[in-house]
Amino acid sequence: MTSMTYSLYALPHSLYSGRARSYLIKNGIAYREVSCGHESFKTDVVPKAKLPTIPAMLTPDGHVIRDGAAIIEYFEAANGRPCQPKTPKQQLVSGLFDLIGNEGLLRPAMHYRWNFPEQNLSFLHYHFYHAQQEHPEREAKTHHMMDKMRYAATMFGVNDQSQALVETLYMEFLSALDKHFEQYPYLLGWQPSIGDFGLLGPLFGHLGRDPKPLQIMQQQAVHVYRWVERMNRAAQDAPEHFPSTGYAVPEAGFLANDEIPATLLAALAVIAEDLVPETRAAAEVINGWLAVNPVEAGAKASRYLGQNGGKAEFTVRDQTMVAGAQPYRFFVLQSVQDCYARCSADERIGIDELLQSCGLDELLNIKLTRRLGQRDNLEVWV
Ligand SMILES: N[C@@H](CCC(=O)N[C@@H](CS)C(=O)NCC(=O)O)C(=O)O
Repeated sequence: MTSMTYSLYALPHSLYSGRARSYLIKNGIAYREVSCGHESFKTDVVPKAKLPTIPAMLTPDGHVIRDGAAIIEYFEAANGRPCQPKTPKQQLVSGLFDLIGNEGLLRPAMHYRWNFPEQNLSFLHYHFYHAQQEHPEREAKTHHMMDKMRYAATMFGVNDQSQALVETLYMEFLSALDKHFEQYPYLLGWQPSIGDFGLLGPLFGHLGRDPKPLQIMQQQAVHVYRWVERMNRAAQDAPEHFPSTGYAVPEAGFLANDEIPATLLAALAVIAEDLVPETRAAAEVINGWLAVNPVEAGAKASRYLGQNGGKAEFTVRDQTMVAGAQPYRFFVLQSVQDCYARCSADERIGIDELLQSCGLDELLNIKLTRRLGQRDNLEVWV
């Protein structure tokens, strides 16, 4: 199937699709959305994408870009990086929110999707069923896919013991973020950054759309809900942030003077509570695996490390959690660390102070013994 515009292979309820879709909308990039249940996903996309994940983009000249980060990077590189803040603290904080969206909110995203069947099940069934073509096994396959994703929730550390803590942490984060979006329409002021798109993944696809968490967001965090709406609209859509007199629309742009609002630091401080110990534990697991499984440069970095490896154990508020250690977390974190490495000594002092104030400073030093890259649509060990 060829098209004059970009084709985004995605699904409405897919966490990672929401990130790429919002980027295209906010940057005025014409595209059409195609279900990954469409025959062309198998014939035109997957052979070049290498893995059957969404989002995947088919360009008008027939190239396929798999992975939300790679899709965004394709347009950022071509257009002078419109969504990358230019100043050091803001660039780093934008990268941190990208990490939080891609990895740091998977537990609440999966918990609030799969552990409230009374509220969510028929909604989810509709979406999983309609992600496929008509075929005799359609219903059975729908159940198989849903069971697989329900199981994935446990892989990320959601179980009977951890559910209460997952909820507490999410509600604290939501409340802190709500105070931020009461003040500003986006994370860093008046335009969305890379971090906004990353964060939107879980906060739209699951937490701002499935019936149970949507109700929580609408009732308890209306400003976050409005940001989710705004992120899916081409226009600025921030009437509540207009000045109280006159009709002037605020200038688009990031906040002046590399400002990071205190409201954002409060939200980061909540996230730090599980992001840091989980990242530390995951790095230990993956580095241990790398020590006994030498990988050649260019070898594919699998999503999980295999049957025996890959479980990170860490403590949050005196409670032990266990979650799969995924190399992708470090692919995203690496960009944050690279941003820090590019800064001058003075700039680093400012960033150190900022990250210490919200308990995230250790993230700059947690590294894998091997770097990760993306080559030919796969994450690889460099
Ligand atoms: N790192 C990828 C992750 C994509 C991903 O895991 N997408 C999910 C849907 S939200 C998927 O395709 N899952 C199916 C699978 O893993 O086979 C990205 O950011 O695009």
